[in-house]
Amino acid sequence: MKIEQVKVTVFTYTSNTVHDSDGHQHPGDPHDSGQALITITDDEGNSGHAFGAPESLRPHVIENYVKKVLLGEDPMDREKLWLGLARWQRGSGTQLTDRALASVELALWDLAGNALKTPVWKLLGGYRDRVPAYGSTMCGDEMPNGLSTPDDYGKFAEWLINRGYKAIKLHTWMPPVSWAPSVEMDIAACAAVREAVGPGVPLMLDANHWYSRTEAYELGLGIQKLNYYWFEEPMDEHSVSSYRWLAENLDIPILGPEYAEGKFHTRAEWIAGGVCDIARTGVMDVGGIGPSMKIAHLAESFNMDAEIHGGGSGNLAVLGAISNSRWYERGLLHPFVDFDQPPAYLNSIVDEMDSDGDIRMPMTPGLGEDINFDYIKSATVSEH
Ligand code: XYH
Ligand code: MG
Repeated sequence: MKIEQVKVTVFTYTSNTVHDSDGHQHPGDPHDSGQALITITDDEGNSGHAFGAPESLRPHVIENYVKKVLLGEDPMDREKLWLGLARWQRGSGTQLTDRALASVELALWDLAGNALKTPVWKLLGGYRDRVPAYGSTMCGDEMPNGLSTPDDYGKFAEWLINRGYKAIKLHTWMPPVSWAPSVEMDIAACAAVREAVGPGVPLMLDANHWYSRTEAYELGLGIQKLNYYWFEEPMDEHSVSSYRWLAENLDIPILGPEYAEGKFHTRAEWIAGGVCDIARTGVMDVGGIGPSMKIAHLAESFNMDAEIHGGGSGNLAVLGAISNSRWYERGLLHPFVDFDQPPAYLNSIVDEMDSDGDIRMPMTPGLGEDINFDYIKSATVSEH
């Protein structure tokens, strides 16, 4: 087997979510948005696909780094190809991002699964064929009846439980919301949700990412009194000593890092260094499925859970193959957004939730994405 083609198709679709000036997602008016599909094809006719951001998979990155490493190589040599690409991250002056690396690596996994007629989660070493989901809310906003008050969060939490979710994570208010961040309002929202769902539902808080140590400590004390299950990203994750201090001073488990650079090297320091109580990885944060498996296995060696950041087929495959993660992060959710509605480029979403609140692993070969290729062809704006 030899890789013959690496192709990126950029296309448009209608999105009903927008990102605010700090990059947080919120409901928005329907508008054209761009998406990219990378396709890797070998000389035996096998191919693999993965989605990514058009800017991270732009021609400069594909031509100068990805094709140089992949073309002519065996697509099954994922570790060799991943390391070759990861080394280019330094050589490219960070032009080749972790997210671009992840999209390429996911497409290689999809190709392998398609060639072997096996779901990727089984190739990784199947552990379970379903995983419970938690509802992960969007960040707070100032939309009436949206997520603008503690009472809004309480009402939405009731809806999420009735929808079938077995746990809920709040993202609370962050700038550019005019009065955010606010420890007091974060605690009020968490209290309203606890009141709404009762004492037995696991609840988590993912707060403003730039609190000080004392603010994070005050907020952590507030939610541990409400018996919250984990406390996520309340401070800048580049300050390892701040997280070690917080984990030492609070009872509630501290989870992270989510976005800190450095892949499994950074997460090894957090896991081995007592910086977190629950580790975190996500395929788009650490360069793909392979690095995520390394992080999960290292955490397992320390009897630590590794909770997976974000949804999607790559994260779902990892969850199907590890024993030390309890939840699929389904979201981001909002009262004004129908998460179950697939975007035009998918015939169906990979993370449909059943009546038990579980996400079932795909039983089809590869990553299991149900791609609408006819739509993508009709909406293509460029290929490279
Ligand atoms: O909107 O800042 C945010 C959140 O951080 C979100 O982007 C992310 O999906 C997350 O934190 N999930 O846990
Ligand atoms: Mg988070």
